[in-house]
Amino acid sequence: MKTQVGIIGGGPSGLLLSQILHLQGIESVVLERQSRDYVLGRIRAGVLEQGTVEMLRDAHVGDRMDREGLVHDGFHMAFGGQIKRIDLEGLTGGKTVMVYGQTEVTRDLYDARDQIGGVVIDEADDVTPHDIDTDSPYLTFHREGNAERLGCDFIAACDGFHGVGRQSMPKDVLKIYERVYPFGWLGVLSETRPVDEELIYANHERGFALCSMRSPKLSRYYVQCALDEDLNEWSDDRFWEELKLRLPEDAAARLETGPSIEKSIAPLRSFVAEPMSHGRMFLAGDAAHIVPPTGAKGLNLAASDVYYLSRALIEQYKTGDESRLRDYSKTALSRVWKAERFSWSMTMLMHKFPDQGEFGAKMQQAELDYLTSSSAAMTAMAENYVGLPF
Ligand code: RFL
Ligand code: PHB
Repeated sequence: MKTQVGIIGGGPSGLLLSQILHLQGIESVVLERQSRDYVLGRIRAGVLEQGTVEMLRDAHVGDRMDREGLVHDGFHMAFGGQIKRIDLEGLTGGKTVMVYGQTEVTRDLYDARDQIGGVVIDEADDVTPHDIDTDSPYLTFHREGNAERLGCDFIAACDGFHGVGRQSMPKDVLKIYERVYPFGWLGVLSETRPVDEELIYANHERGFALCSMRSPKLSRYYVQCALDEDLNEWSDDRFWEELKLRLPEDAAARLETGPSIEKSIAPLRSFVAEPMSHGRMFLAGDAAHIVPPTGAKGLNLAASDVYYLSRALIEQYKTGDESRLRDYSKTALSRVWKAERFSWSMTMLMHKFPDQGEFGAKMQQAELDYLTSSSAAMTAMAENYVGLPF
């Protein structure tokens, strides 16, 4: 098989890249290790920045999002018995975010790829990039036990944190920056009415909590938990009790509880691999970087990588000018590090750290008090939350 761009990974990064390239007449093949049901069963991010929303519309995958997604023009921060609102729209001159699940984004992208004849090969095993620093790289893989080869001009590694793309870059060109946090998030999805119309991020002495949603009938809640927490010890009742303890009283009182339809634990990590390209292979999304979910940036950062990479590839194919491709890593990393900084600072501000002590807790309270009473500080928070420009 031959194509122009060989894409490893059929998550949001890989699918969006192939869709954008297709609309510009550039061919690609997506190789995904998992089955489609598995990919569509993953519950992950929920908040889309305005720039991501516009990219999805431009890629002709925005219709259902515009019908079913919830536009949010603010969110709440709860701490020390108070609850304060961050007016995203007012502080950013009209910008908002869209609450629409990553699961739905992925489904819309698969539907769009299928509709216009995009090639996505599911259950592709042992995908391996070869000759990435030559002019004719290729990918090998197994499909139903048969060995296959895909020749291409460029490889996009959109294969997530555990993917093969980053791992096949020479060790001596890669520099890894990493912080692992001493806690995780226990998340629950339930068919209950969200406790509030807007998201609530809570800093509490028992640990962080977040009230989010997927629709007016589907809630997504998280509580900070230990890294070695056993999911089996978290009955639904225990989860709801713990969440209530961490929320402001009136929110706890109106919290609608019910059976969970998904429950999982995610570790929190900050991670960046530099550079994001080598020869003719380019990393995008979680393949190159991870943020802790506190700032809701993971999926949005994947989208901005795809923005830069798709433009660079389009320019290369339309004009032969390779300068944007050469600069891709530098351009993407500049935005990546700013989102890393925001996600790290929100994580530090909102969670209970094992070694923070009483002084650390006081510092968090003072910072939250300042943040929610200074229009300068709130503006900086809002500007980052709706997403920095790309
Ligand atoms: P993905 O979504 O991980 O997709 C990568 C795809 O590549 C496939 N793959 C391979 N395919 C072929 N060959 C191989 N060797 C392969 N190795 C892997 C995988 O099966 C997969 O389909 O990366 P992508 O596209 O870059 O998208 C990034 C986002 O998924 C990610 O940033 C966010 O979901 C992060 N994240 C969250 N972000 C938020 O903004 N808010 C959240 O609440 C939030 N929750 C989460 C998350 C990530 C989680 N992970 C990674 C476990 C919760 C979890 C549990
Ligand atoms: C979610 O709805 O899953 C979600 C929302 C906001 C975050 C993280 C996760 O910061």
